[in-house]
Amino acid sequence: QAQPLNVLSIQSWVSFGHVGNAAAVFPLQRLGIEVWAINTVQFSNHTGYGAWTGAVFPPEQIAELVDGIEARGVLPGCAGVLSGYMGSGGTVAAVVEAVRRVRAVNPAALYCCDPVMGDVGRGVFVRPELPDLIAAQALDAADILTPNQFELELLTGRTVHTLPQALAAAAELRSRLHGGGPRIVVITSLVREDAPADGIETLAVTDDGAWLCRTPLLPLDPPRNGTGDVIAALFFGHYLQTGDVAASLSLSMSALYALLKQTHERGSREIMLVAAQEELARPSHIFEAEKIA
Ligand code: PXL
Repeated sequence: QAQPLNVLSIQSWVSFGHVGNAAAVFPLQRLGIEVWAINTVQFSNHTGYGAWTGAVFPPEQIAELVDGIEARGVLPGCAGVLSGYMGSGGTVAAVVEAVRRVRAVNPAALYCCDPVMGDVGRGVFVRPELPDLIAAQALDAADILTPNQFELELLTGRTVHTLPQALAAAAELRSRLHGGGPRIVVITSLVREDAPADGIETLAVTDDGAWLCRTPLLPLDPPRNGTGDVIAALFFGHYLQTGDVAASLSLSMSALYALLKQTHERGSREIMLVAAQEELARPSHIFEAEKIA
């Protein structure tokens, strides 16, 4: 029996509901992955409600927790680092330093950066200093980047309404990833003019080409927070386990569709991660990823 993979996940924590680590840890665990979670903030609930309580943790705590993990002697067993919602500007450098420390003891470790900045309709929802710091510091260290369409446009300064525009923007971002690993860009929640309006897509671009996975568009209003966090966690988990981009994309998006379908049917404001847990690991309907380039 092989040892489970270990992933260091540095994201927000919420007491109620599911975003950040509260959206990423459980799906990774359902894939059989051990998660070492470091929380960048601890809030009562996600910021989409407009009000919350709790605190942003000082960025120094990230290094302190990595110190403690390292002292257990387990750090070389870390297969990857996943980052998401950062609390403050200082968090970015602290995450990059954590990645550097993991790579120092395991050069094969991959860094998946979910550049959490905002979303279509909501605009930027993180502290205003974060987008430039993520663009300047985190991208450079990353192997895998998982922007949504809004973050893709913000990071590249391009408007993206068509597939050729999405591919060009992804190519630009890929040239900015210098983690030393696979240079994968996964664009989530892609809605474009040159595709039927009844679907939503995720596009994965690598050295070996591009894959598109299309799922039916569910009328979720407002869009559910934490969706991108689940996609990044599932994609990264599957990719660490298989190294297969097409399979990772297909399995992640199939699980996500099932999760959002249950969320929609039950009318829940929060993604129904626990109720949909079987679907996270073994989605009942598979949406294939199509090779497009
Ligand atoms: O899903 C991104 C996210 C993560 N963490 C926190 C959030 C949000 C989006 O609203 O509020 C705390």
